[in-house]
Amino acid sequence: MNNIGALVAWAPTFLRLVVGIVFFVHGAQKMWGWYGGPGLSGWVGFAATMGTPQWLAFLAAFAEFFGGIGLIFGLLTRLSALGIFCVMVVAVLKVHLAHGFFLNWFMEPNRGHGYEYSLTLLAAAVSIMLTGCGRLGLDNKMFAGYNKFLVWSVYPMSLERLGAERRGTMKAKLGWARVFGIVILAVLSLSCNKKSTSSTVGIPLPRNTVIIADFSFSPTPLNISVGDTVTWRNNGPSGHTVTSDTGNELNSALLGRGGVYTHIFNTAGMHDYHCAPHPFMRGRVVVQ
Ligand SMILES: [Cu+2]
Repeated sequence: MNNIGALVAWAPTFLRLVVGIVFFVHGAQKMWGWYGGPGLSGWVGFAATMGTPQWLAFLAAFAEFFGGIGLIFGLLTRLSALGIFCVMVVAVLKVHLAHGFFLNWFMEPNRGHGYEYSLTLLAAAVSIMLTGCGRLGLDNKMFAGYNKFLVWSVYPMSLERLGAERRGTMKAKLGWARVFGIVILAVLSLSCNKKSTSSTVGIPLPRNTVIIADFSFSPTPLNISVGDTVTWRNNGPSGHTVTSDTGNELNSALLGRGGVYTHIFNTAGMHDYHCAPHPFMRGRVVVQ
């Protein structure tokens, strides 16, 4: 390998280390509830509110957690990146596309994050699928032959082979044309998206209303007096409930977008509640 080739072989190493850490952390949130995450049951419940079947939600958590580990160690690198690629395609299309391009940088209420970050991770996954692990990867020692077998449909090009194919065989050119074609198609289809739709301007809200949006209750705690009525209104696209932590004073059905639940509090004290599909969503009503 010449000097430039030796240098280039380090490029995927940095990319996969950082991307691997990102996915390891989020996978661990979903699988084990680490780092303040929902855990597997919370995650599966959350995914179900978006119409994702249980096995697919489990597979996604698995792909993030083990894919992250795979990228960090450079172990089964392309397979790990492929799993992450699939997860991010779904994340862009099913979660973030509806919210436009930009992240919700200014924390506007009732607005989710656009797809710019997910798309960046998607590009990183594609890049790693193309290059393999680069330097300091276990694949170099343990799976020297596996790169030849694990062929992703776009193009099985690795850095080691780049030198050979640079001679300009027609096959290589067609391969790259396919890669660029898919990228351009993806960009085009993503740029045709709609703006975020949710808007509550002009809808008068009753006194003591708790808004459910972006997987949180707001305001919480809510301070009221005995005999007051509290209204919960779901402004987000996902289904949520209002469910007492203990007892069943608060026991709403699954509220879809625009869904409303009301309750009259006749006893003083603290009333803690959560969302049944997303137990990490917590709220409190303080009755005086
Ligand atoms: Cu919820």
